[in-house]
Amino acid sequence: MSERTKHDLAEIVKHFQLEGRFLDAAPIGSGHINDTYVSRFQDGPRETRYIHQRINTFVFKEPDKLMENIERVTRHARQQIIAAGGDPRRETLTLAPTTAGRSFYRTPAGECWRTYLFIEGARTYDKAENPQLIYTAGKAFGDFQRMLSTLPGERLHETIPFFHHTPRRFAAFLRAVEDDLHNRVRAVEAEIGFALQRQAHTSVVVDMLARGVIPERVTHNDTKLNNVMIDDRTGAGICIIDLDTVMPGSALYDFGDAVRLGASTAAEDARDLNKVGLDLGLFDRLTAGYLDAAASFLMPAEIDHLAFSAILITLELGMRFLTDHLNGDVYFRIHRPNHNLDRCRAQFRMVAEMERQLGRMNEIVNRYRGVKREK
Ligand code: ADP
Ligand code: GN1
Ligand code: MG
Repeated sequence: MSERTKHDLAEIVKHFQLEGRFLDAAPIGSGHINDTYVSRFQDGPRETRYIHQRINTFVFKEPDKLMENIERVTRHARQQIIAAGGDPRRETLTLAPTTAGRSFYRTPAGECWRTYLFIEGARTYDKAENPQLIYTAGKAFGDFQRMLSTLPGERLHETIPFFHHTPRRFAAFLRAVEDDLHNRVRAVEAEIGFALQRQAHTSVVVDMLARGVIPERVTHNDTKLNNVMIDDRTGAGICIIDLDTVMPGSALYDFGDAVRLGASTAAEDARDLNKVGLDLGLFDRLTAGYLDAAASFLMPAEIDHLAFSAILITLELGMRFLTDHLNGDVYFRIHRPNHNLDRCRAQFRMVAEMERQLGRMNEIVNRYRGVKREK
């Protein structure tokens, strides 16, 4: 079956409370985990669009809990947006309920689907197209963390336990090397050596969390540039999307992951490694945007480790891609042979580039850490 016809959306949409007549649906986005579609409905003279997502239940083992998190987070966001006079249908995700009044639909075969209102007049970007866009994205992620800091109620569910526990990611990588299920180890000795040399990095943030040097917060945990929707007209970062991994974590991983792609000179899977690097001008804009939103609530020890966190999360992701390559590409969707290996190599090159520029990155962080900001 081709990618476009993999799922029967005409059948799926019947199970949600949606206005109008279904016209068609097409895949959207470039994510590695879920399947995402945009549909069109004819509603009288109007055409309405929706987003439908199949939750990957190999990755997210407890979709009930995941959706409970998303309902809580979007409800809280909605209240804050309304209080600030904003438009909750554009500034946060809005779930469309199923015909049974639930947040997701489980097919007889066990697939889990959810539907969101489509945010019109905005789009996401896979690449850092200009410095202003990056400032905006940094600010949007910082604002999102601040919004989450007042989330009432119990601790959110951990939708993927130990998601950014880098030492456990390192241990999983060692297991994959040991198992060598697909006889791929010999061809990636250099990459394995690169990760082994950096084992000491892996525990820095989890140790600080464990010792209480930095606080656990509610964080997004997947702050790729293409998870912030930018308004076409104003250029503002209006809505943070892709909320599956919103859960307890460290602000550092969020900032670092935003840098990983937001300040990169190349795509995540670039094959020409000479093109891979950190653009310090973009790093400056991202840091300024993030700290404009977050300097008021971050602790000094967090700010001290912002630049390092970009290295750490990029190393973590490089190890995850390498682990999946060794395990036979069972986790991340791939589009070509050795795709996970290409992704790993690009991450590791980025790590090396950031290590070289760490001093400059820290200077930039220090430039913005103390600036007095309006609330
Ligand atoms: P993935 O986990 O696959 O990255 P996302 O939730 O990030 O899934 O969605 C993929 C893409 O679909 C986004 O980058 C964005 O372009 C688009 N998208 C997602 N949700 C919406 C929405 N509510 N309105 C408009 N576009 C959306
Ligand atoms: C996956 O597919 P997407 O964009 O939602 C992954 C992230 C990685 C990212 C790398 C649940 O996110 O952790 O950083 O790929 N999500 C999960 O591009 O593992
Ligand atoms: Mg996404």
